[in-house]
Amino acid sequence: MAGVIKKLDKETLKQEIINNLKTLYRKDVSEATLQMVYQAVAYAVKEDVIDNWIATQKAYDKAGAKKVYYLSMEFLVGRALGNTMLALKEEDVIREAVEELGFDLTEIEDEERDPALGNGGLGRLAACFLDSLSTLNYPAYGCGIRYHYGMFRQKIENGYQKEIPDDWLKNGYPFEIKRDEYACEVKFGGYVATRMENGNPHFYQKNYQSVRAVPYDLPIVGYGNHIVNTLRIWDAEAITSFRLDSFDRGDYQRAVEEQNLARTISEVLYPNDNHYSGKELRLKQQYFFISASLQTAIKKFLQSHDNIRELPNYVVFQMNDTHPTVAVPELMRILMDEQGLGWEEAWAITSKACAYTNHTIMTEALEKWPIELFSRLLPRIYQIVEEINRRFLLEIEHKFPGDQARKDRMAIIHDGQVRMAFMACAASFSINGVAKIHTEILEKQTLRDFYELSPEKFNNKTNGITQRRFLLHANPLLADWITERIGDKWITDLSEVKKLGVYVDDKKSRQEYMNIKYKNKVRLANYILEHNGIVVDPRSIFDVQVKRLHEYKRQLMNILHVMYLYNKIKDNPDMPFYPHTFIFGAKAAAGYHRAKLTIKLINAVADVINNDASINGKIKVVFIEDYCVSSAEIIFAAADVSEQISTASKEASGTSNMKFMLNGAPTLGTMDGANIEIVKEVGEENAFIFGMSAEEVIQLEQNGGYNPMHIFNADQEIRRVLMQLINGFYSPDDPERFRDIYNSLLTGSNGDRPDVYFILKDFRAYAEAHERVDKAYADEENWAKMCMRNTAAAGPFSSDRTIEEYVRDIWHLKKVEVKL
Ligand code: 8GP
Repeated sequence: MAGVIKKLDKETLKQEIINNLKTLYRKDVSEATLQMVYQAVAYAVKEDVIDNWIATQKAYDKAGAKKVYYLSMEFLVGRALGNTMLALKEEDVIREAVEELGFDLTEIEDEERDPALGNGGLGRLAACFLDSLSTLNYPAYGCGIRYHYGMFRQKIENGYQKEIPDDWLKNGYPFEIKRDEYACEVKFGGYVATRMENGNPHFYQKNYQSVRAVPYDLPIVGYGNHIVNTLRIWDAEAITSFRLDSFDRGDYQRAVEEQNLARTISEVLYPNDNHYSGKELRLKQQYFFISASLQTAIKKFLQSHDNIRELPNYVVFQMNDTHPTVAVPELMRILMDEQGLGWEEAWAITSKACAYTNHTIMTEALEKWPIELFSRLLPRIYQIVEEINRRFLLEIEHKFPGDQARKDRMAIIHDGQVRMAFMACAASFSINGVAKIHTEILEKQTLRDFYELSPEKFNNKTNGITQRRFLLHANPLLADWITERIGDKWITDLSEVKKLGVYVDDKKSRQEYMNIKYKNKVRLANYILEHNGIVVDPRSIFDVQVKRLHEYKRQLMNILHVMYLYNKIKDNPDMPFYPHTFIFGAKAAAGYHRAKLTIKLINAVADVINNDASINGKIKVVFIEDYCVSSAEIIFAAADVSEQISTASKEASGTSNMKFMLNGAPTLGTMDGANIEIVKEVGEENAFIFGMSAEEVIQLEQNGGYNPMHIFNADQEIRRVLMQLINGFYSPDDPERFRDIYNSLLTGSNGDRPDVYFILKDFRAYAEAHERVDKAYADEENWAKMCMRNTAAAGPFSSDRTIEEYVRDIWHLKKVEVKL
């Protein structure tokens, strides 16, 4: 790209690495461990980043540019070194330098711990968005929490998931910078006091506990454009240095409590995806990072502006799901209690500065905080929420006079609880879903009342993924092949990949393309051998489902189908069957028993099938331990088939579907989330679609009348598979082990109806879709075409496209150029 200066030359770089080893560890190259070399290289790269970082912030200040603050409890950023080297276009020179010092760059990269500050889709999306914002030259901050322990690491022991604390900071994280000078105070508890100021009541908190919020900044490096945005994650420290006087006053108890509060707040990420647990500490985490982020944002704004009323012209707060929704009353508090505005003015600003993205329609994910807890922890904030609610109900009354039922349905405070999604909707100027169908469901069902009140707020922003990480970095062979054919513009403009369409009909190109796929399968096979000790054949069909374990994502349907296939092969050993490797990767929330039992089932099935010599390796089942961003990169590149089989209407968007597509794996999936848009782009003939539609699912849920027992009774093969769950076939030592799964499908348990996610209902359609896959795969030439068409049609699923839409419709940012 024009204007990019290669700053690093090899000799200087080598010297820097050597110096870093000396100053960091008192070692020379011959004594250094791989971890030390990784750190030394990372610090050398960081030095380059810093120059760009400083230049970027100066350019933003000079331009007086509007910024987006992306508020999110989760940022699943993945490893930084590899991506940073690519973004700076310094990978080659660094590789050479490292090799000349006697090391292998891939091994060095493997020394980096994934900062796993997120659970799954929502956190990874936030990371893709930051990458795109930087690459597209938009001023942005990510605001989050510096969890000392990120997403747990998963060990599989005896087939069961075991959670191991993720001590990612143990060796130090070279890319972060502590910014003590921006520390601020966040207050919890106590009560609200009033005093008169200029004839008006002034509210303030008394007798509270404080925490000191300390920011750590992580650089988000744009691709080849010198832009470095900031991901600011907050850590909690005890405040004692602010208030040593409390010791003097003998207020020792409070000081100890504050120490404890500080110790716990940023300790650990809640490992729940699409599920809300209602823990007090979680609400503390939310207010902690929101208050710190907003205080800092306002302070920064006031450094270059006199009039706080101008705020929405320069700042927009995007709330990533409802977790950051306390931003609404916190902004009101700052504007009224600290800036002295009245309610109307403060509300006019707040409701022009806040926007909300919804990521799930699963009711169990909806955040509702008990009033008792909320008001005890955040007394002033709760007062403000009460007033927001009071005025909001008046607004509803005005538009729908006398409609009490509607007010009950929409009240922000209701039935002893604060409903966070409703507050987000009431206050935001924009409400968006993350795929077309998801936004439609929000408008027609989940948030229907809010849509009727303010339809103009609603808009769709279909998710996207960054091609820099999930193709350029994850699949270098394919990336190079693409660049050789269409140039490298696709790296920052993914719509370019449609130019690959012309190669679909070229036999030689198809061979090359499939050869790359094969090499990536060999890479994954080696990974599996190393990590799981299972030998898999890279010539078999790699059929992959990697995502969080959740009943609605239906990993259970997938493994039941594998059991079904195994029965078939056992009954008909000579039936034609092309070898398959069924690959799973999934973490289950630590307290989600059925999800954990499903992991055990997958491993139990794997045990039986993988060790049955009589089937000649026709089926292998692999559960990849500790699925995370860095293993994901290897997996997507190697997949033949992308399993996207959620119960229609439940998966808001999905994003792994896009990563598979880009890497040339056709989707085997339901018409759900972004699958629908994927199929529209690539054509139904280049995907394998099956099962109930969202409408059918919703109808059946509402009308009832589904009885899976009918299927069980009528379908012998399905019955046999289900019986194998309770006759010890896969658990001879404890035939009852999988009883809960069996019950969940046939009788229902814990008050749920049976087969909530319509697994049996969709099973036959799913099996039939698999048969279509096998048939298609057998036609090698046509299969290659399908794969290539998937890559070529992936253009719209770049997060660059998504971000441009957010900018155009919601954020209204302007691009800023940085010249060194
Ligand atoms: C996920 C959705 O399940 C997924 O379909 C979507 O692609 C992704 O968000 C990004 O939009 N939702 C969550 O991860 C989620 O709701 N997590 C919160 C409970 C932590």
